[in-house]
Amino acid sequence: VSGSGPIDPAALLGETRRALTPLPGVLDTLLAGLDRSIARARPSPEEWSPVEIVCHLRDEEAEDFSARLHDVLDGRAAFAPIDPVGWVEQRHYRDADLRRALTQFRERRTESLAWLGEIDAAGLRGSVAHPTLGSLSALDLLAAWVTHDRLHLSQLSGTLARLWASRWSPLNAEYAGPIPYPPGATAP
Ligand code: NI
Repeated sequence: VSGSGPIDPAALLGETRRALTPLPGVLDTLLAGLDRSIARARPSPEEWSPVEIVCHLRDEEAEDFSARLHDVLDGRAAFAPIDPVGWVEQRHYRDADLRRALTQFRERRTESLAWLGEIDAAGLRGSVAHPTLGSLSALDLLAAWVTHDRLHLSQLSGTLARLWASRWSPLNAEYAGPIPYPPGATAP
């Protein structure tokens, strides 16, 4: 399924909008009724809890992907610096209310989709120099935006698997298959 030939910006834009649509609903469904103590539990001390992952998606939505795509489309020479990893502690993601974070993410995603629907695909060829990644184009950002959703959904699924298995220890949840993150490391 690897790509071949030139990228059609209009096709990428349309598929990106479709692919970005489901995540708020997926998260609402997956996390409905999640206990507050589980929402803030980390599968191991250096990893993110469910609520931290949702807050990350919420802030990345506006301050990374939307903002940087705007930067490219506006012809800026550089991206404003961001610190997504630092935000986790600076913004106290772990203490956030999960329902509220999900609502905020949904609102931002709705705004993103509306804006993406107004973009002229012909303007997506531009790029901005990134300090470590070389040149990032608007097309790169669209491709990465959807990929980012899916990587964090995978992370969240693994986190929920580990937290569930830890909660019901010593039952043999490993019967399911290998579970991400080492057992016994869950930080409540
Ligand atoms: Ni991320």
